Amino acid sequence: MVNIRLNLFIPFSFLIYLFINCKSNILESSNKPNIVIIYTDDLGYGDVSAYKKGTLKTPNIDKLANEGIRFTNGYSSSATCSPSRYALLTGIYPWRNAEAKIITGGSLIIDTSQVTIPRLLKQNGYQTAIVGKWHLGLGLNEIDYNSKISPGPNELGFNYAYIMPDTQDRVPTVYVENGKVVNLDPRDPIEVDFKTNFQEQPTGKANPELLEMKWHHGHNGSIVNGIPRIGFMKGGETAKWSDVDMADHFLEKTKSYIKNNKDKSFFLFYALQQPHVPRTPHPRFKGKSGMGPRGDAIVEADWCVGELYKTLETEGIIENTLIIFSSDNGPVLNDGYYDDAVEKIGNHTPSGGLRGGKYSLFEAGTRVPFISYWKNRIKPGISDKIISQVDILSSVAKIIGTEYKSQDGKDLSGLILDNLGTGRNELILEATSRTAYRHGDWVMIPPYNGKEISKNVNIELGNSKNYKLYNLKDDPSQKINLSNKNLQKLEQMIDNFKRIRGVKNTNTKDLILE
Ligand code: NG6
Ligand code: CA
Repeated sequence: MVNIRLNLFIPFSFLIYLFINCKSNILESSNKPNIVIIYTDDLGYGDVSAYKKGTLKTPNIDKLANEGIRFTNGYSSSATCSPSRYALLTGIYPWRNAEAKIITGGSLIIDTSQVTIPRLLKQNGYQTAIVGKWHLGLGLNEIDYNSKISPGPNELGFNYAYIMPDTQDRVPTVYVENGKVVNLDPRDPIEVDFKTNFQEQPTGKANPELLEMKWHHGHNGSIVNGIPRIGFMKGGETAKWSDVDMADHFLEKTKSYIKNNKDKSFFLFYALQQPHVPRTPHPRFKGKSGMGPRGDAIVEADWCVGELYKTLETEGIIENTLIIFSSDNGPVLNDGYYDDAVEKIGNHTPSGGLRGGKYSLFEAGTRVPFISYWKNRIKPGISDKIISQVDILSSVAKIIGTEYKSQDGKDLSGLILDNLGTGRNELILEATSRTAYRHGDWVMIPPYNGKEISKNVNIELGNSKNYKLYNLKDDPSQKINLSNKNLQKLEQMIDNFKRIRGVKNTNTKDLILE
């Protein structure tokens, strides 16, 4: 009798033990989901077909958008790359840091003691990685690409970093893995100069006969793989990347990182290089969009997103992974090369009908695709609440159960996970160090000197002699300036703007910052 009871008791208690243990595992793992930020480069609001604006098809990004939350008022923190990435990783507005401007071979612009997304996650038990475009500077002074390059992503909290240092159009055209140039032969050291060419080295300007892609403005320095770049480089032949294989290469690194870390909680910053110039999709994507290399590069990026998704699925971790998809700034067609982006655009609208584009203070500069996805956790939905990439750090902090709040970021975890809450009521917009202000449906752009339109890229920059005031609800493409009609609103907006920007003097002329 005693024996039978004992026998029954043991399996029963074992079941209870299993139940409690399993439950706590589930809780633990959903408290610490893997976090993947997929970050494209210069992808516009209208470039993702789920936004129903353009004609290009992006089925894999659409899946995330349609089965997750698609934000229609999601912003990057700047209309260019380095400042946007700065704000994303630190949760601090880029205009607070004078160094947070487009980088060309410069040093690291994030202080190594700064709290960043990877650092916070690492401190909370995560494995952390970046694969793709960095563009936040490297080193403290002049970079020597032949020895260990530091500080960089590893010193900001990334356990693993496989990066392109700046952009695809800048030298040196090499990958850097954890501070070391990949495949570098020490007998052929790399030299880099952004002012002066090295003796007898061909350039885009002097040797048009060597070019497979022609430059339109800028981009007439060293030639690598038939493409003229910004800056000059010599040596490092074995380390030079293959442009058409870049997407596959980053994807492979991403996949193996996921496979190697699937049993741990990890943060992956997958920073794709598309569709930034030079647009060099793999030949298997040639002609797929009918829009030339820009469209084909987006089709390629979309395919990469699908492959990443499949990997998470195959490895059995898709239901424990929060994915945030966005872009670092708005779209541009001609950003310095003749590549048919303008000629073959057809009816597609990269900006989705918003005014401006990359470099612009108008909406298309910073309003970008913004999606959160977590299989069987996030319910499909659309949100028109205002959310910015500067909020991701504070929101992620909350999601993993910490109380950290960055200087400018809000905890919008409720919005990201459950489509709950009001989002931001106000936001400072930034484009090449100029700033504007959004409050509710209203946008105020102060006067700035400088050209109204950049002729090179053919984009309205948002500069003018007068204040501009728009109501986005009635006028999403910012055609009607209400600053004269609605003086009271304008004044209120200027006051709010000054409060955040720290401009003390109420004399409005002080706002002409350029
Ligand atoms: C500009 C480049 C542009 C692009 C941009 C950075 C010229 C004339 N233009 O200076 O082609 O590289 O910098 O783009 O050189 S970003 O998306 O990384 O901010
Ligand atoms: Ca960019």
